[in-house]
Amino acid sequence: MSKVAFITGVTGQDGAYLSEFLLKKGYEVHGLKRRSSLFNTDRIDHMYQDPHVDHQNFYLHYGDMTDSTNLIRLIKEIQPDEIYNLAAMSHVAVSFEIPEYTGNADGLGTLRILDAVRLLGLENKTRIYQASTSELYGKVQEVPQSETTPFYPRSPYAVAKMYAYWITVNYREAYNMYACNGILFNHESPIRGETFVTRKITRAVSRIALGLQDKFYLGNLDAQRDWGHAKDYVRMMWMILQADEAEDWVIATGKTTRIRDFVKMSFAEVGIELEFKGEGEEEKAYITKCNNPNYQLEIGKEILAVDARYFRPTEVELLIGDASKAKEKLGWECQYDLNDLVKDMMHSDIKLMKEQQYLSDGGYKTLNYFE
Ligand code: NDP
Ligand code: GDR
Repeated sequence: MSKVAFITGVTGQDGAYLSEFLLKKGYEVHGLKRRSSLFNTDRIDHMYQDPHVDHQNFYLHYGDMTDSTNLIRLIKEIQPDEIYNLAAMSHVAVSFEIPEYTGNADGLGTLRILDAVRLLGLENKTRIYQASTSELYGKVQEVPQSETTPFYPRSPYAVAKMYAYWITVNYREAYNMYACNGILFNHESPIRGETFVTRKITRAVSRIALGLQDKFYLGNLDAQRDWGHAKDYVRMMWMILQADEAEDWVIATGKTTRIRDFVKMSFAEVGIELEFKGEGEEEKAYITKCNNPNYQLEIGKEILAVDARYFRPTEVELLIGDASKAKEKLGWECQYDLNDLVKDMMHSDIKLMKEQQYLSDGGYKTLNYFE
């Protein structure tokens, strides 16, 4: 009998990679997706199975983290061996705009999952993975950050995730449930959401290289992040639920990089060199060299400026994780380093932008839907 997994947030970056991973392992995978006025299953369409044919092992169910009755009914029907709770309003800056909703979906949503399992008497059957985050560390208390570093959340998102972290620990201790927090540091990929900084950068660099865009704007260029590849990190989510004991785990690469350096690395990947001038809100970046004959770029051209609208009311300046525990007890290793990640993302975005350019040149694509 194959194991059954239920993934909330299946349409997101991690949900898509985790579904692929579990299907390859022979799992029957059930995903929670939200109703939306447009198709929102781009990342998982390649796994879609026609419900009219036999031997289906990938199922999608409508639902929402704010709807207890829906979650209870689905968990009752699915009877999962493993739940991966990945659904969340996951954008830190946006959480300042919609704090109450973020608390409801990210904080109380986790409680709804844990309590559904308890209410249905599945405590001894169902293992639960909670998508915790390095944002819990917030204001720097200690570096590198490990499972014992104190939390100091700096956004409504991080505060909601802190509730989710502790309610997971509490249900484990109070009801002897197998429930774990994976405290994952930032992880990116070619299917990273377009408004997170790495993907915003690789998309803009690709468009600038191809002559589709002149410049782009970012916020805090000094923040430092410990970036890994999402493919490595979803493997760890699964490993966490296969451990003998339910525990909490930091997953990170142990290296940190400034946003500014990620910009340089992305341009370097397509043979373009940059120089940054100015400070704070006045900082700008200019092209100093183009080593790639495919791209005709003007030397000295300004391609990046800082826009204060992307600053956050409270910022997390430095994240660098210590994943020693996961390395020693679970055998955690990353297959991708930051260079591989940048290469993977740039390769994919250049291809995507070339497709857009081709369609637009052929008159098949316009950016204005009302034309
Ligand atoms: P994404 O933003 O790519 O995906 C979030 C998913 O949650 C989407 O499927 C989204 O649906 C769904 N979702 C949002 N709100 C609700 C809701 N109210 N009800 C049901 N579904 C909802 O995030 P990632 O894949 O990057 O991250 C996965 C999880 O891991 C998140 O919880 C995130 O906070 C956490 N995390 C992520 C890290 C990272 O670096 N990526 C690091 C540490 C933690 P839709 O597609 O419809 O928007
Ligand atoms: P983060 O990721 O907040 O770490 O949360 P994000 O990529 O949004 O920001 C990283 C850093 O870059 C700075 N920054 C900008 N960020 C965005 N989005 N857009 C900009 O234009 C920009 N300019 C500079 C930010 O200020 C920040 O310092 C991600 C999410 O996936 C969370 O869900 C997850 O929990 C954490 O990673 C770990």
